Amino acid sequence: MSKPPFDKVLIANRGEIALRIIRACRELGVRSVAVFSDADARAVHVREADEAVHVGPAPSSESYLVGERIIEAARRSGAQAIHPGYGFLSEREWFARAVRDAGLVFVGPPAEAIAAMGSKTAARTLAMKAGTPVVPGTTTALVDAAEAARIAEEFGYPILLKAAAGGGGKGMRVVRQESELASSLDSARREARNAFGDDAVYVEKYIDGPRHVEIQVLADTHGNVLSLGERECSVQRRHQKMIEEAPSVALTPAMRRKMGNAAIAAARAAGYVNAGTCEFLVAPDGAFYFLEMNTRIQVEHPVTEFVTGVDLVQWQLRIAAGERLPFPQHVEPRGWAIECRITSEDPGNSFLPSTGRIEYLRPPAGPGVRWDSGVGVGSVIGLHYDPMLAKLIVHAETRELAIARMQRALQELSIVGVDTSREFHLRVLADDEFVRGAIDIQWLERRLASLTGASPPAETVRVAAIAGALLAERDRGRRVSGGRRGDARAGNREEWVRTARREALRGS
Ligand code: MV4
Repeated sequence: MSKPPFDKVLIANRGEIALRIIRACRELGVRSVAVFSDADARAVHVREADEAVHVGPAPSSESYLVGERIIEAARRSGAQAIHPGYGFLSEREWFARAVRDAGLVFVGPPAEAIAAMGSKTAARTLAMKAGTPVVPGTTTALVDAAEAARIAEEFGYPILLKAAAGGGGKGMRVVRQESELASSLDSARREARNAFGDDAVYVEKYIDGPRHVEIQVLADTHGNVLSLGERECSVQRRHQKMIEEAPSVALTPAMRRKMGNAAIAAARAAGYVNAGTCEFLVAPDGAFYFLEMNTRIQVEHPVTEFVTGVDLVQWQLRIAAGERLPFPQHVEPRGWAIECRITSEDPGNSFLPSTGRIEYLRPPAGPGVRWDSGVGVGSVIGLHYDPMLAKLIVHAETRELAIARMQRALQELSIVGVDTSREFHLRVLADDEFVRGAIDIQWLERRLASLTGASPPAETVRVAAIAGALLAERDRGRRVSGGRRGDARAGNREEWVRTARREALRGS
């Protein structure tokens, strides 16, 4: 094999993404250094890395977010580079700069590119100069409500007020008529000031019922920038994505090519290097608009890896070491991939975080199934960090087969000890609108009641499973029936009996 990109890389993250990066390092012959807080002393990423350094107490503000400690850990361990993963320090311009100033390599874009995409108005200006379509609107901060009213008149209502420093929907207000303008501007400003310490607000035309589609790009230090196609991320709730897929049912090959070129142009304009993602809104009429660029590896990167066959995390390391991208400018998707984020939340109870110790875990396996997780039996799930336990990703020839494969994989999955989103995902996958691909960014919110409606309490299901197992055990060897078909309830019954049998036989 060719020369490893680095001798040793420090991973400034935890959970599944830390493990994902450790795996890429191992495959490339790079040694890995984990960091951990008090709460993570026994975590999977600590056990799996070649070395581990303690960086502070459980709160991330005192551990995973303390840049100097992380850089000091890299120095002491002799690492040459730091991979930030997603979240935590991954999109902090000052951190990318501090890593570089310490003589280390930041496995991500240059600090200048993070800064260029950090402000929404700056990113819009950049994209417009590059010829990338953006939502009609302004690029400068509003002075007052009178100015907003003039602009709204020009574009027509409804409009959207957005915080220039924004992100995650904070400081955003839809305004449907002039009489609401002044008060909406006040509240958008107040929210922006509290969240970002910057109350600059600008105006966009409000796009109704769009999809959220993003383009994965890779750029090397030699000026090559390429597109790896799109991910459909419309199934989200309060800006938390729940299910992602690649490709998107909404794109034709011609649109994919156009959006890919638009993303490449925006990335070039920002001087972008490494893996990045351009977010777009796709309107019901097929028009697409650049929103912002995420300057990190994203949670949902595996669906792109499945349909392109490209290892994005390996390429992050190879690009950081100065390697050249050998691919054509556009990589076409093959087959269909879907990801479900398995979280420790109770969807039946407003997605309340669930805590506890994982007592039993059966991860799904088999053809086309990938389980990216940072937890195992014995892991203690608390409230200090994100509730995502794992990502379940499947790949199949068509969307229909990928949905069937995901259902099969979710049925194989068993987690005991915390409530999870497993059932919720099964309901989404059985929803007729989801199956038809008739989804937009408001779809999940609209469907929430029917997707999270009453189901029997966990204890009832457990008792029923035990009863089922006993019956299945009694009937073992003297069952002659085979053909109960064409009845959905019979299908459920068979699934239920299978589950009961598996649970009853586990450990024996
Ligand atoms: C929009 C929009 C409609 N029209 N801009 C939300 C967070 C930020 N990233 C951009 N967002 C939106 N911008 C215009 N002109 C609707 C959203 C939006 C959204 C976008 C992507 C994914 C989920 C979303 C949920 C609600 C609103």
